Amino acid sequence: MFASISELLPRPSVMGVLNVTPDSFSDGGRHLEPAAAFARAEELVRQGAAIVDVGGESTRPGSEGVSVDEELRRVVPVLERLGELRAPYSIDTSKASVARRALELGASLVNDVTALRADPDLVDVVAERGVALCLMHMQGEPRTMQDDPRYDDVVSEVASFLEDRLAFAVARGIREEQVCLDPGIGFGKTLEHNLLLVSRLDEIAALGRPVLVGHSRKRFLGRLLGDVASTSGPLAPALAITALAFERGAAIFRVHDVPEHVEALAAVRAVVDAQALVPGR
Ligand code: HH2
Repeated sequence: MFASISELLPRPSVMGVLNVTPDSFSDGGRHLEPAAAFARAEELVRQGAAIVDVGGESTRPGSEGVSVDEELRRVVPVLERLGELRAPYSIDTSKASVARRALELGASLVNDVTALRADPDLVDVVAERGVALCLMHMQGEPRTMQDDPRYDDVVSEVASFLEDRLAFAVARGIREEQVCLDPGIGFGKTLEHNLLLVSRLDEIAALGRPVLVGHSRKRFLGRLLGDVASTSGPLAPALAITALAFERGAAIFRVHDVPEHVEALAAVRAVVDAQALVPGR
């Protein structure tokens, strides 16, 4: 029996992204063939990913979504190969039928960017199988979410949304220990909203569940540099955010550039752990 998500993914853990889509904003089209997808999954694990997150539907701003049949057609051949992977994998889906098939094939976690709001059957699938679950905050839907996102206080609204969705999941038979929470960086959020969520991430961590963050390669990162010319694309700002998010309590980092994040987290941990070496603290 699956005990807790912290056992599956101790803090900090890196989740490597594997998009099996033609149109994802950073790796779309590269892993449509099962052999290419499997090779990439193996590479992510070799680089230090604790889990590989497989998605068959892009949720980038403006995207329309795909049918159940199309999503199954994309992910099933890849998932059939992932049984050979020497690490757990998750399924990034909002659809109960896709999650059910992925769990039959061996997935360990359901990553739902709609926090169980899109498909009323998904909650029962997760409860019956007792697997790990990620509940993410999103304002609106991918097609229109970046049109004009508004909040009075983004951090407290996201925290109270996640608290409500956790309570809903638990009321429907999911154990709290199965669940991690995600503020949904870039999902119906302006640059300022994303930055406030990172800087006050401790308020999300205070909900008592592991926090997952997914800022990797998102558009807002390029806007953080001001007048500074970019040489690493969005990687350097992403690593800086990873460090700050870890310090504020984040546990799981959903990223595309796995080795760089593994190394950055090792360095951040060394600094944070040094505090424990001081006598009397
Ligand atoms: N972001 C994306 C997809 N799934 N899941 C969680 N829990 N948190 C996230 O921040 C998150 C997510 C979007 O990134 P990506 O998979 O690279 O792109 P696309 O949606 O275009 O496939």
